[in-house]
Amino acid sequence: MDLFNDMPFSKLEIVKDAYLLKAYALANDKVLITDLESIISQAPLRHMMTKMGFTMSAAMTNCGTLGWLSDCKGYRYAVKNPLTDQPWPLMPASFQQLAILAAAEAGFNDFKPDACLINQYRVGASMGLHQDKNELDIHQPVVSVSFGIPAIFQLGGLTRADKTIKIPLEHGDVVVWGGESRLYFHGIAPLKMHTHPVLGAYRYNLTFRKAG
Ligand code: MD3
Ligand code: FE
Repeated sequence: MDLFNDMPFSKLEIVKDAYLLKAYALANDKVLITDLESIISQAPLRHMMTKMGFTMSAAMTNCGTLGWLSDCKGYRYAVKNPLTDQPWPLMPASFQQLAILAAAEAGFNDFKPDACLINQYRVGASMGLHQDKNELDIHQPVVSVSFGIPAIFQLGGLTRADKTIKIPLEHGDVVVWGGESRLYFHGIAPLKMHTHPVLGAYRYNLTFRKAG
């Protein structure tokens, strides 16, 4: 049974090798949100510190074998949650299936994510321009899933100085980043006030990666 392709979605190549699957996660948003709430109850959201001593405005947690961490020692993946000294919650089947099917939709047929970072943004929160390069194999794509209130995603190029384009991301949107786009600078502009009927004034982003 294919749980994920029974509602309409559109596929748009935003830049080379980056595909926006508009509304791809809408068909299953109820189960995905229930599973998200269960993860947050096992591994509470927290504001991590950057190496430079700044507090990140998005609150974060993880599920899967590996979880992404930031602290005074820098960025890395770890098998245990430092707040509980326990392994991160298991990646729910609903999450795994969504990530695998979305990657395949963009042409990545053997994506096996072992890490899911969960970012929670309140109104005003943002994420500065950065590259994702803590993963061992940068030939594996990243799949990102947006829920809750909308955000403006900023997408640049391979250098920080490259011009950026703005892409609105809404509840249920999925983006698959592979090939050259995998190392593009990107960020999230400060969130404007909106209210989502289920999630309130928050945005959640799930990023699936093969980190180890
Ligand atoms: C482009 N998160 O956690 S998702 C991150 O909305 C991160 O929370 C943002 O950037 C968020 O690292 C953006 C979209 C995204 C995720 C990973 C990417 C875009 C990407 C990796 C490479 C290129
Ligand atoms: Fe990123």
